[in-house]
Amino acid sequence: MLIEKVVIRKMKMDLKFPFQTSFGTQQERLFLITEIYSGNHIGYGECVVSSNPYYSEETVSTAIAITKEFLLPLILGKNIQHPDEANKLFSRIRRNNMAKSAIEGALWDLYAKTQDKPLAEVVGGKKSEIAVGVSIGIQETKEDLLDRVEESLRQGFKKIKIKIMPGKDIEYLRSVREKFGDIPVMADANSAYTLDHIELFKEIDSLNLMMIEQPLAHDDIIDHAILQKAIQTPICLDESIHSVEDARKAIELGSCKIINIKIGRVGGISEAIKIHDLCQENNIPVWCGGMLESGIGRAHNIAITSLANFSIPGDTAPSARYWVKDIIKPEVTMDEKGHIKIPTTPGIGYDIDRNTLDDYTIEKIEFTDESLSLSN
Ligand code: OSB
Ligand code: MG
Repeated sequence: MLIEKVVIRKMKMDLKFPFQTSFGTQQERLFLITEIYSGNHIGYGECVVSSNPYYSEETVSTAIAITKEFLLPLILGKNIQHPDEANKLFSRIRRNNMAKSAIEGALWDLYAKTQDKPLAEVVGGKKSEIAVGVSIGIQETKEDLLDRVEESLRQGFKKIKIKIMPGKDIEYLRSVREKFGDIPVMADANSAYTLDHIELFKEIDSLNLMMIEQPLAHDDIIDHAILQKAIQTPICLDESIHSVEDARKAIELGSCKIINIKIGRVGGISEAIKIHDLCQENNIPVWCGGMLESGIGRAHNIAITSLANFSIPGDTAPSARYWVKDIIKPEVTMDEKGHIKIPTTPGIGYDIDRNTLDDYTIEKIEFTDESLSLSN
């Protein structure tokens, strides 16, 4: 694949609802879409950054800078045989995983299109449909939370994830257990607690949650190991895992029993597959996390979830949960049993609605081999 041109779009899309986590509230998404041109194909990738560095250190501005100055010179005008090469080409650049994965994801889409195969098949996925979970943000009151959970169960979601923070945790979770009984429910703390809260986690054990996601610091695996030894509820790591090496160390230490894999957080699909495989060898189930993606990032998530060890429903809810209008055609839909069909057409398997893509684009930057050498 000769990489002829790359287009970076700065996007702004309004969410249907404000999404609150322990680190802040989001009402819109500011992120990037990457287009890679080769022959008569375009590969699409999504950079799942935000406008602020509250989930991870990356932002829209840092991703544009790293992409322009360091990532694009490694691929523009080059011939790339397989997207795994990006992982190696980019390995010298520390972190900046979301920036890397936007390009890497576009290369995977491009590669699958040149092979005339669906992305899910190209990554080695065997499923024809996947089970889907939903992530419910922190609500003003317990009653609001119960309404959201009821609605989600009615829609068919196979896993209910509830965001928690100090003051809105055990009582909120208990009210859900009391009202809905034995449903598949879990909590996500986004690093809002410390080992000082160990008694609270022991109490949460009595609620029999499927797991608790990232209870402690975003960069920790030591305290998580201590906590995991003290409680029954499986710990799932999100923020702490950026690579297959991080996953290996967390597994060796006993810091978690489950891992949430986000393509953006780990620097791309190649690394995501390595983590999937390592976890499979160690009997650690994984699931695909979400970053409130547009249809393009969502399609990549759906494709990797077709791998066998993604055995827990992921945060891959359908387009209509987030957007009045998504940028793909058809939009991602879920049946009443909580399943999404894996697309069978080449690449990410959804067409891009170019008019809607343009409507949400607030800035567009084009790069060719020549333009890059001019600006350097
Ligand atoms: O921690 O999983 C998280 C969204 C933004 C940042 C972090 C997280 C989330 C979600 C949303 O939980 C999942 C989704 O895309 O629906
Ligand atoms: Mg999380």
